[in-house]
Amino acid sequence: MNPTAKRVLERDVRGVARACRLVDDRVDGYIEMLKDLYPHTGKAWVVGVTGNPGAGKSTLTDRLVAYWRGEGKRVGVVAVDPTSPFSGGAILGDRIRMQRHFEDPDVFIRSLATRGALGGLSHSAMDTVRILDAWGADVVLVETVGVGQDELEITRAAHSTLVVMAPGLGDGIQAIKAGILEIADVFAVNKADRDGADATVRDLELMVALGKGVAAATVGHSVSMSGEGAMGPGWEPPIVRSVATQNQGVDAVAHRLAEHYVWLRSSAEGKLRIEARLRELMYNEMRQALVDAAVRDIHDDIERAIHEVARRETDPYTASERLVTLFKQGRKTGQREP
Ligand SMILES: Nc1nc2c(ncn2[C@@H]2O[C@H](COP(=O)(O)OP(=O)(O)O)[C@@H](O)[C@H]2O)c(=O)[nH]1
Ligand SMILES: [Mg+2]
Repeated sequence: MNPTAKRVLERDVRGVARACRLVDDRVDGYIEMLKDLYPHTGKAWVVGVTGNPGAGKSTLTDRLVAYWRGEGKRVGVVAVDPTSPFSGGAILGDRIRMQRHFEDPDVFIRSLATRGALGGLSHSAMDTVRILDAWGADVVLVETVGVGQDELEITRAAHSTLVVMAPGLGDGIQAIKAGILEIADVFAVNKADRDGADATVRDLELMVALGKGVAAATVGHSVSMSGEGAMGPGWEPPIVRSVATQNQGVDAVAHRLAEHYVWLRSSAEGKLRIEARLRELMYNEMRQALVDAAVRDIHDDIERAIHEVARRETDPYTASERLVTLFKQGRKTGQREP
């Protein structure tokens, strides 16, 4: 067994920190470590926390950690903030905000600020979640700024996703992207102590109602008044008000999230979603593995193709098709054309 994997399974916190660094830097052998850990994963409940910068995600995450610690749960946190690539303000802020948990051996907090040279942020984040799962976390919170494709990908890998909104952050109905509704399992309208919280709640209620109509129309079956669709009862994201700084509404947020997880595991639709998430994970791994293998095997051909495309001698579509054919033929760079 990989020595770092062994330390993680022995619940050695410094071993966990080391495992996270191996994944971040993609140090040789990190895949072997993940292979050893995988059989010990699958127990953690992964909760995504996303929303605009400044909405209160870190403050709420900190409160949720305290709430679940109160239930005796072991908690992991993965804070992803690519908007501060120089590990500046936001990450430091998160550290300070969650500092009181740093002394607690049953809380592990990991900040990821930079995109690794290879594979990207979502890849590192999801591997880190798996490490914390193997370490024995009952809950892993993943805080991401809801902006880019990477962040959406991370959120889709969560079981339950909390979208944090706040009044006065341009979270108005126009600013609420359609994608947010698709990923939100629970909405927190945080900073409910501020003016405009009611308007934000109303906007969201309207969005959820509209979204339901759209979903019913696209799926092509009617959803009855009780919400019973062809696949059983659906999930309508509840909207909870919170004041994270004063620890108000935090228990309600935690309850709604827990209800969502129960639903996810018991309904037919929830099972489909779990399967879809696993499929996405597999596709990601395969994409990565295939690109890595191709870069290894036909590196020079890929480089040549890039230059040909740049000179407009060919187009990227034809070039990619040709490269895939070359790769499937098992050709290695340096070998002559047959
Ligand atoms: N008034 C008020 N301020 C809050 C609340 N929650 C967080 N804040 C403050 O909003 C700022 C941003 O919070 P933070 O948790 O870092 O937001 P994030 O960027 O979404 O992680 C901080 O100064 C918090 O103290 C709240 O419920 N009410
Ligand atoms: Mg934050």
